[in-house]
Amino acid sequence: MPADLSGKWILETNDKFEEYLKALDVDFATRKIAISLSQTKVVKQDGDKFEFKTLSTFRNYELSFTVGVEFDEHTKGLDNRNIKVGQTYEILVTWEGDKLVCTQKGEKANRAWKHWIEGGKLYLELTCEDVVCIQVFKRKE
Ligand code: 1AG
Repeated sequence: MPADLSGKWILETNDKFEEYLKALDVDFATRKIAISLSQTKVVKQDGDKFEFKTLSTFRNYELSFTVGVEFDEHTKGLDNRNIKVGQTYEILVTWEGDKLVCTQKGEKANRAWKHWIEGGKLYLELTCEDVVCIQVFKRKE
């Protein structure tokens, strides 16, 4: 286990989030709500098994997977797209050093996310097309 992301985290900064939502074709009204939200990330990690819960007063999003095992993702309540993770065998959720990296193959080009810990904080880099959003979470409780 290269890094331990587990815990309860609260969003502190959210750079270029609206641009990221635009790249995902999220409509104006939903974007305005989404950028005003506080987000809580609850991560459970058991070896290479992960459970992510992204919680807000507007929508919640849950994703579970095992590192190195392919899966289909449906971004229900977000941009509602189907994504394949790992179906070409070289694309999976993997550890790149201490970064947990996911490439989301689907309708949108260059879609991916990366999680890592830096200075006691949880980072999430969300990429779509040429937009990179950086979210920083601090520990809750
Ligand atoms: C993700 O993180 C993204 C999790 O997979 C959610 C964070 C940002 C929202 C992404 C797309 C937004 C599309 C529509 C906006 C509508 C509602 C926003 C609600 C935000 C809270 C759920 C990777 C990893 C595990 O942490 O999922």
